[in-house]
Amino acid sequence: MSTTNQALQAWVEEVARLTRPDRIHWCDGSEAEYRGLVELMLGNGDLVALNQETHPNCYLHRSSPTDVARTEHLTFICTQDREDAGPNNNWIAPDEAHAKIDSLFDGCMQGRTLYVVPYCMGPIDSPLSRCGVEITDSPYVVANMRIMTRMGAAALARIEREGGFVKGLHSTGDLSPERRFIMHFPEELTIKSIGSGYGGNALLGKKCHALRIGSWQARSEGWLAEHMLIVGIENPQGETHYVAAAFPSACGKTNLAMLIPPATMPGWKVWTVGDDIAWLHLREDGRLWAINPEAGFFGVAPGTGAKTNRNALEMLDRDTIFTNVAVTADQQPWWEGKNKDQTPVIDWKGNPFDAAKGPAAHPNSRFTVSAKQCASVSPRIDDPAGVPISAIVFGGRRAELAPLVFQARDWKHGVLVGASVASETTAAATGAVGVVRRDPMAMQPFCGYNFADYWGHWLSFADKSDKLPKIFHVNWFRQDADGQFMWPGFGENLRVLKWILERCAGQAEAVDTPIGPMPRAEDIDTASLDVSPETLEALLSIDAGRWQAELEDIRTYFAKYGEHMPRGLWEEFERTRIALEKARSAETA
Ligand code: OXD
Ligand code: MN
Repeated sequence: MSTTNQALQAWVEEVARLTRPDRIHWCDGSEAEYRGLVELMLGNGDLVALNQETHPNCYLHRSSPTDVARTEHLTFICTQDREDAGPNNNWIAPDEAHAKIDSLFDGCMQGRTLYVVPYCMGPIDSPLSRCGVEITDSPYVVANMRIMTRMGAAALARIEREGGFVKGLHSTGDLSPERRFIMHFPEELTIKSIGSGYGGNALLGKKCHALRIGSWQARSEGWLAEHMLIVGIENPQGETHYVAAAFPSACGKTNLAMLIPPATMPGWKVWTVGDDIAWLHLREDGRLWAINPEAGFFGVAPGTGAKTNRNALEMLDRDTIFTNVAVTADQQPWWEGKNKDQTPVIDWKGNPFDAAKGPAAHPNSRFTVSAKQCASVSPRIDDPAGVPISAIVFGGRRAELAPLVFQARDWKHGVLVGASVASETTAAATGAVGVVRRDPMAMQPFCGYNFADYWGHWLSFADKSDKLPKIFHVNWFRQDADGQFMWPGFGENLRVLKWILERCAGQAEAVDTPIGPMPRAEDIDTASLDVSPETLEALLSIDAGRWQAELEDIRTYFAKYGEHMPRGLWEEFERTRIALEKARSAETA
């Protein structure tokens, strides 16, 4: 096969000259092609069949033990001007970056097949969608891309119609972390990734295209590419309102997107539009509309159980690729938090499980599954127009300080709230776990340009519409002095979303605090909720002194962005600082 798109044809030929594959395969995205890839991988050991009676069409992939998460220190934004990448990104000049990575691509596909993977991020017929082509030598990546994107003939046809596409070149190389780089060239709409076969490093449509290159395109075209789930909340009156929420990796986006309302809230329903990425566009009606550019979920397996996320658990019993989970004696997939009645026998590395050597499933083990398999999937997931967003929610994993929920005073203050997000690190990236770091808009690993310019872009929306979503901040992860979670989380989070949507409709009460309006305990629906009044009180209070210290930390962080910092953000910072100072002097007076 080949293509009528000259630029694509020429690029494939150029890559083939460099990488010297034995064969070239243009992917059509068909079922037969997928089956062929699965057979190939079952034959070469890339996949292991799971129990086909309990889990039809489910397979397990074990990645190299040194390739189990995104590697942020090996990820680069290669812009002509270093300032454009900003202090939030690693940077190498484009010429040097191309030379360095091309020398690793030289001859790397000898003996292998080069797959050309055309894909569309977003509904195939949506004007908001954008296409890309990934060239890869990994059949595992091709199979995952088929689940995660609209991949194959229809995407190629759109590329041939439209002309433009994002180029992504990927090879697993020798999987050595010493020869691993994930490089982005936003000015060339190009991605080059070598040395990893894992998740966001290798499935280039996801973080590399939909967020890093996407955020760059979004700024130049006037929209937003965000690390956000999209969820529809239907109230007992049958009205559905949509919320987009940004939390750092492995902080519960998938669980919130698939939330099951507690039995004590009859009549409520939740509709999943996306669990990781949202592309948001301002429409003529003045509202922000969101599409989910992905077609599947690449979710964290550990912690996914009947109590935490029954919708996810149930969608995983067929047509799923698992990566780095453990297996039971009868070859069923297993991970910590899945099912107490089953026991793991083989760990994620393929060795007999020994609890003394660590968890059975890798903490960042994953499932790849089509969104269509989720019981709560929204009927609007393929809507070319997307869904209108009523509320944007930011959040992090904070054992201390951040209350259960507060609202930003307005859009500009909301940008400060988003830019100030901090969270404890998780296993989704290599490095220490549990360390609080700044993760503005949950985009620290994913913003493809200077964060200060990105905040400026966010602020610019304030003048464009008076119907923008209201902005909130939540923290499901507060702990008491004994290290116990104070809020039950999961389905009960709907109580907080209910207050948020009532605020959007002008129906719920709040008290003003120096960090923004906050519900009183009586403003949250606590019918049959197992949380003591004292705990709720503590969850809904702020310590002005500690917030002052937090603000000083934020000041130090923002200062790194120097001249690029938008004045509007410093103005919001000052407003909050003065409000805290007043609250503090009232306390001590
Ligand atoms: C992800 C991540 O895989 O954020 O979604 O790491
Ligand atoms: Mn993510």
